Amino acid sequence: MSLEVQTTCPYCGVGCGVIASINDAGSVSVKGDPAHPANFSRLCSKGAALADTIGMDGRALYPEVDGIEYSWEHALGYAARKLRSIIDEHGSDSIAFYVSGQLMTEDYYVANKLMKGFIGSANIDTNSRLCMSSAVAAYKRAFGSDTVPCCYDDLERAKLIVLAGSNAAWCHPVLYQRIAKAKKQNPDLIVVVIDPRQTATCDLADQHLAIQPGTDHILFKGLLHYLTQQDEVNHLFVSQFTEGVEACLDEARQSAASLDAVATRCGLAVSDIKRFYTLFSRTERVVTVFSQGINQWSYGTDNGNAIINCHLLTGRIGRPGMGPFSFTGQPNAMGGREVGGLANQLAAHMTVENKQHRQLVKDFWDSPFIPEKAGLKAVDLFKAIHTGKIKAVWIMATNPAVSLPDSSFVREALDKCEFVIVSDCMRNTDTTRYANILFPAQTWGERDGTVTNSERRISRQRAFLPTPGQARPDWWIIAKVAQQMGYTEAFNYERPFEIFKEHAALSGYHNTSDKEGVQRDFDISGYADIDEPLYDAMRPLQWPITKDNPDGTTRMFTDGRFFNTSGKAQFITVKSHQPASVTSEVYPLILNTGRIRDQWHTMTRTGKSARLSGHIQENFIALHADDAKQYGISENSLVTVTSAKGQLVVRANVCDSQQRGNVFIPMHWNDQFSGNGVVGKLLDAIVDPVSGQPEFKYTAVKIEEKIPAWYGFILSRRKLKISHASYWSVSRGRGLWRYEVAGDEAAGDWANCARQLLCQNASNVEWVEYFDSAQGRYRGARIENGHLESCIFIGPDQDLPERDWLAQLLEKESLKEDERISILTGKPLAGQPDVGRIICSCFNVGLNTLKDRIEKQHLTTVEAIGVALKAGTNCGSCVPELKRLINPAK
Ligand SMILES: Nc1nc2c(c(=O)[nH]1)N[C@H]1C(S)=C(S)[C@@H](COP(=O)(O)OP(=O)(O)OC[C@H]3O[C@@H](n4cnc5c(=O)[nH]c(N)nc54)[C@H](O)[C@@H]3O)O[C@H]1N2
Ligand SMILES: Nc1nc2c(c(=O)[nH]1)N[C@H]1C(S)=C(S)[C@@H](COP(=O)(O)OP(=O)(O)OC[C@H]3O[C@@H](n4cnc5c(=O)[nH]c(N)nc54)[C@H](O)[C@@H]3O)O[C@H]1N2
Ligand code: SF4
Ligand SMILES: [Mo]
Repeated sequence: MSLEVQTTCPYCGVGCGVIASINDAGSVSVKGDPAHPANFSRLCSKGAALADTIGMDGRALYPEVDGIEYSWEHALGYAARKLRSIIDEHGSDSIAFYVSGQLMTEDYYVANKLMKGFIGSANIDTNSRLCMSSAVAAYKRAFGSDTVPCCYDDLERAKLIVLAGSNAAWCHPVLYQRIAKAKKQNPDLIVVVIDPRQTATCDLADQHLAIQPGTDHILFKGLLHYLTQQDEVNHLFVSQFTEGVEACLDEARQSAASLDAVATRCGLAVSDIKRFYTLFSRTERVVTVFSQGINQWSYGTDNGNAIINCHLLTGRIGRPGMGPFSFTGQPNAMGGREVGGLANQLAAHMTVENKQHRQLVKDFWDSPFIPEKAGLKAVDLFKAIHTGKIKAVWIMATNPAVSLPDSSFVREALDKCEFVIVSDCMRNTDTTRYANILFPAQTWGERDGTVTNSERRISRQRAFLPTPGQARPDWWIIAKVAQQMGYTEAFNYERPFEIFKEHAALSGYHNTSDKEGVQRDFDISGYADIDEPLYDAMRPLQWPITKDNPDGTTRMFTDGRFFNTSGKAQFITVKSHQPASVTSEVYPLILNTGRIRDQWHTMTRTGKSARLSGHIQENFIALHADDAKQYGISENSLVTVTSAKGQLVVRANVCDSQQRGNVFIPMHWNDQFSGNGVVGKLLDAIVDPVSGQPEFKYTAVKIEEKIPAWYGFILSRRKLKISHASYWSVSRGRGLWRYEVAGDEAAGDWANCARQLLCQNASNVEWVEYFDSAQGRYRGARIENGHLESCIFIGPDQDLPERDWLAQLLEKESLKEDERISILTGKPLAGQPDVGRIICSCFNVGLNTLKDRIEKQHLTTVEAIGVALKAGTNCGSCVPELKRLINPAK
């Protein structure tokens, strides 16, 4: 017997439906929900590995005050008293909440209500500021509302899909797969990828525009001008439904009329630009997808509007198969926008600056206050913590010590802050380290609530696991603190559906176009009377969802009416910009940051999965072979990367996907998984003046090979605390931890150091070792009850044994004599091949195995690889990499 629950994946904004099964023994498995309209049963590698990440290791299990276990009653009481006393002494703007697109709508709603309605400050901002805020601001400027016009179905109906600054193959893999399938069924569907890097997404591209970073707005201004010249203007649409076209076209004419000039600025060939412009102008059904390569700039909002302008000029919006489509990042980035999670928004898509909106929300909540001015946006909020203006901050479901730019400054701010509360499901993150109070939160599988995906679809996350320790839902923690602060009635929630119901009612409150009303796009008043059984049975629908329209809304702006006062969409005149950071002789390279396929953000959950950690085990810098040569970097060496802000050390990955002069480091590694790998410390906190979104994609850096005195690695069943190493990085393997280490100090007493590290003070340890003092090579192994517990290999260079066959030995329950000997000789026994880096995480198929089979069996298609090795036949996330193995030129 097993229990099956329909829920939603907690990772990206695709919002896939998941069926979680839990059997009598308590073991959990997941599969894609065939009935969910986002994924129709597909899951990517992260979704497919969800069962691996729900384990208890590392969880925060009880409330703590200054590191000491407290009861809920005392911890909540202490938090409430301390917040109250800071407010009494310094005013309501002296406290702040920093929340997250990974909270559920119910949590988010309660946090926003407490801060804006009852504490009376707008100092609540969210990590969506780092993610979606430029897209939000661009939509609001153009449409008068934060409305994503499109739906996933449009991807299948389009004839041209432009993916601008989106690595969907790794970041929205199920949408990528939907596009791939659409392309297969309809060979006329053209895909253009605009990205300075050659990403896995380019695998699908008919055209890849390897643009100069930060120049997309120029490319799209040039397109706007081109469309005018070709008379591809939808005159009827422009005259009836838009405003501001002349000024916008004037500017484009002045700054982007010449194809040559655009080509030079964007670093592209004129012929390539012409091809793209021709495709766009000739194809009616165009969807332009945009993501962080567009948003994360000090002019990300203008980037977004440059794209939207082209869709307005051609009237390609509000109809099937077309529109400007921002893919949201987090599972509930969209839900956060609905409840006013951003410091300049109010609940239900209303704005702080609008008097009528303020009154409406105040009346509905019957609250003592509504702030009259917007609160501080994420980066400014942490600056105000640093100066001491903000004295208390409550951080929920985000890890700002890693994810904000200028992370050393952020850590300093948290260190200085008088009172830091952190609500997290994990005990040890780079941020919980600064918590005066740590609240243990429930997480995926335990919590109940709703999330909204990139196409405005609201889905349920449902609990199917028991809650460990004393963890509680985030909404419960916030409501309890609110009640202890004296707001008993307004936060008297017992169940999440009550919060959702209130949120739904607010969305419909005076939401009319008559004199008393203020018409808003966001309306889910169809749920205003929802009860618990209905909430439990909720189907995934797209808002608006009203009583007249109970099945939701596929597409927005179908009638050409927008939410600006005039009812018309606005063309936004976009000036020409340069990135804030400038390359120089000292810092000659451009650093781009972003994501890898199998890790989620700061790795607190995906880092627990051996399956997901197998794909890329160590932090790296990707760079072009010519740059590697110029700066003296050899493949796989350690590299010191320095910017004006800081320094880190990562592994070199010399590859053909980077342009010259451009390097890439992922955003994921933190202090739990590396000694010195947080990329945020290299970045300056420069933001877009409109949206407040930081410039994550462009920082001037220099690189240098780091030559340590020794290199080494450790495999261990137990987690270790590394000392004596100037470089370390750890990743999860099956039943073990893998450490890569290096040190600057010449080797001392290896035997003693190694034994101490691996055995601590354990008695009854069998320790075997080999030491070649002339060559500085050392090998040691701890054997316990006949099995290999841990082993360490040190040498003066990178000529160390392969790791994978040793990892296989660690999995064995007992070692044979020849296996023991092989550890000390550092050579695998015959017949124990090294599978190499894991490419297919579902079936654990490594690079060496793949290369070997491809060569020996002459495999020429992904399907053939699937038949031979099963690789690529489950979630499909590795298919782009498999294709590149078969055809390296692509
Ligand atoms: N595996 C995985 N998936 C995720 C996440 C994760 O952590 N891991 N996070 C989720 C979240 S919150 C988000 S926001 C999304 C982000 O999803 P994406 O935006 O697709 O991801 P990124 O890797 O940040 O950046 C996308 C691409 O922008 C490119 N880029 C950089 N500069 C420029 C430029 O000037 N112009 C253009 N056109 N492109 C440029 C980068 O090279 C990169 O390939 O992913 C979501 N999905
Ligand atoms: N250099 C660089 N930096 C970036 C980016 C980039 O492209 N480059 N991208 C930015 C973007 S788009 C984003 S979205 C951010 C993301 O950055 P973060 O939000 O900081 O990253 P996460 O690791 O997702 O943090 C979520 C935290 O919430 C915890 N958590 C999980 N579930 C729950 C729950 O149910 N309740 C509570 N209370 N806690 C929970 C997790 O353990 C984790 O500590 O990073 C940004 N930073
Ligand atoms: S694409 Fe992957 S990470 Fe995103 S929601 Fe679907 S299964 Fe989860
Ligand atoms: Mo994001």
